[in-house]
Parts: sequence; C-alpha cells; structure tokens
Amino acid sequence: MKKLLVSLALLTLSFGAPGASAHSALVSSVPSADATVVDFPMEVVLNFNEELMIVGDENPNKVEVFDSEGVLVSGATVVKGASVAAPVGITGNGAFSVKYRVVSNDGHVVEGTYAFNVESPIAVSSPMPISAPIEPAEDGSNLLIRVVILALLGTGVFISFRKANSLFGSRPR
Ligand SMILES: [Cu+2]
Repeated sequence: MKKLLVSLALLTLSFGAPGASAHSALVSSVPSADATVVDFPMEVVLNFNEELMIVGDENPNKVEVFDSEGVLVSGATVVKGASVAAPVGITGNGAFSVKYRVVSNDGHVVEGTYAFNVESPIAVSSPMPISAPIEPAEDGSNLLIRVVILALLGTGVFISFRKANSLFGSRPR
C-alpha cells in the first residue's frame, strides 16, 4: 500500500511538474541550422538551454555529422555544461547533416537533426571524410619517413648526450 502511494505521488509529481523543468532544448549551434558557411568548420557546437546529463564517466550525449553521401565526418562528442561539440573533418563543399541525441538533467532524451551547407572557395575536388587518415593511405609512407627521421634525431641526441656525458664524466672531481 505504501509502495502504491509512493508511485502515485511520483506519478502526480511527474505530471504536475511545472513548465520550468521542461527538458533541454537546442538554443543555437555553430554552424547554425540551414546556414551556408564559406570556411570549413573544425567542429560543430550545439548549445542547449540547460546542462546536459553526464553519469560518472559515461557520456550519453552524442552528436554526429554526415556528408551528403551519409559518410560520418565527425569525431567523439565532448560535453561542456549545456554545450556539446564534436570535431569534424570537412574538406569538401556540400550539404551536411547534424544528428544529435542528448540527455537532459531530468533524464529526458532530446533528439533532433538539422543541416548546414559548406561552400568554400578552396574546396578540394572530392570530399575527404575524417575516416580517411585511419585507412592505410598514401600518407602512410610519409608518416613512416617522419617517424624514422624522428627516431634518428632521437638517437643523435642520445649519442651526443652520451658523448658529452663521457667527456664531462672523465673530468677530475
Ligand atoms: Cu524533460
């Protein structure tokens, strides 16, 4: 009986909640909805009207950006108070869609989608999604060379450090 009363009370509470505790709503974004931008955005930021929920290390909030062919061009979502952001890798012009699913502090899920356009004068001919560098691209050999050079530099520094050490180390104390 007590349980029933408690659940009745909770039911009344959730239905009788005033409008002020309504769940999060998207207030603004960068780029904004339906905007046409001339610079490639480095990230997409969505601002809500209240802080979003984070449970411990769990981030239930997600923002994803897709190009016109449905290829994901965004990275991991970061939450900062009432804002969520995701880095994007866009190097081509076109229409992009933003899909978000966030959790209000009251536990309500808020989902939505909007679009923006990129019309940059310095766009490369074919759009390159952010996933491109992960694949074994032609960049790979460049990276290897860079790693080798860094390793050689590191070794050189180590050798000269040892030389210096042996020089100074043989000094009489
Ligand atoms: Cu709510």
